[in-house]
Amino acid sequence: MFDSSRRGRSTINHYEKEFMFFHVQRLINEIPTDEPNPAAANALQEGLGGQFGEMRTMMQYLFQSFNARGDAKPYKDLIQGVGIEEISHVELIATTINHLLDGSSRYQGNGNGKAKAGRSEKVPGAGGGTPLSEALNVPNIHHLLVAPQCALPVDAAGNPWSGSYVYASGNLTLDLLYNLMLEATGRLQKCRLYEMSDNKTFRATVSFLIVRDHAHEMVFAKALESLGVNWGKTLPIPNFEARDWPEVKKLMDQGIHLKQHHFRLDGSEMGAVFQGSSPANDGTELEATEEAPDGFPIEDLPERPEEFAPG
Ligand code: MN3
Repeated sequence: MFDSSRRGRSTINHYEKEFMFFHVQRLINEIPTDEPNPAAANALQEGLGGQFGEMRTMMQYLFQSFNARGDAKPYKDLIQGVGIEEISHVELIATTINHLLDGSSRYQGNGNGKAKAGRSEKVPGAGGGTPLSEALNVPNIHHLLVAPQCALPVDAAGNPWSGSYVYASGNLTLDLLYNLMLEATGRLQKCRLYEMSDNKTFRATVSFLIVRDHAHEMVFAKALESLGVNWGKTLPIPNFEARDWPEVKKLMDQGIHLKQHHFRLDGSEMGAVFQGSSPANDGTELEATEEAPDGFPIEDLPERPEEFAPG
């Protein structure tokens, strides 16, 4: 994601006292192409705007890091590093929902076959056609009615995301316990989502998030372990052979469940906590990485004349 040669100390020193975020126009994981699937898109809304979704993890960890007090800097850096990664998860899952919705109206710019002779075939609904009739069949009509075949900040039942989901008590042990519960529930729900569709677009993102939730369970479990907790054989939650799922196995074989990056240009002390044997007690070793992931290109969405977007 970042070229380390461009990440010299002089540039960093300029920002050292600031609190700000930088963005690279890349996705944290690849989204393969498959057929649109508005039902799978709606299921995935739970992972975006649900009580245990990516919007919640992003806001919870950012608020915990904004509100941190005292000198527990490695713990603050750890929570903040995960929080910044969560911004990219929100982007990944919203973009995946967009790909699963885009084109679900099946409108291919031909006036839905009802264009009168002499009228432009590019005019949506020409001649009284109904290029958006699919909206009456999808699980959440807002995906086509309120948004232009795109993601919404809601859960799979259409409930708006709520700031009251965010837990940031200021007590480090309590916050870490809650974060572990949040990651474990997120992973549980994504494992259920995996079993709902084999659409390649859907599966790639769900599998990546299962593996990163695994890593984040390790992050918060390791931090709690450093404060005195012994996990035994409890982790990860849910505890099953995730390598049985080929998309998940491919990511775990790359060690993506054991790495954590901080996404900070000015360095991080998270490695003081996130290192050594995994709290899963499976013989694996944790790694706090200095090099951010390279990321994957973000495809622009095409124009959708039947949604009058962008025009
Ligand atoms: Mn996440």
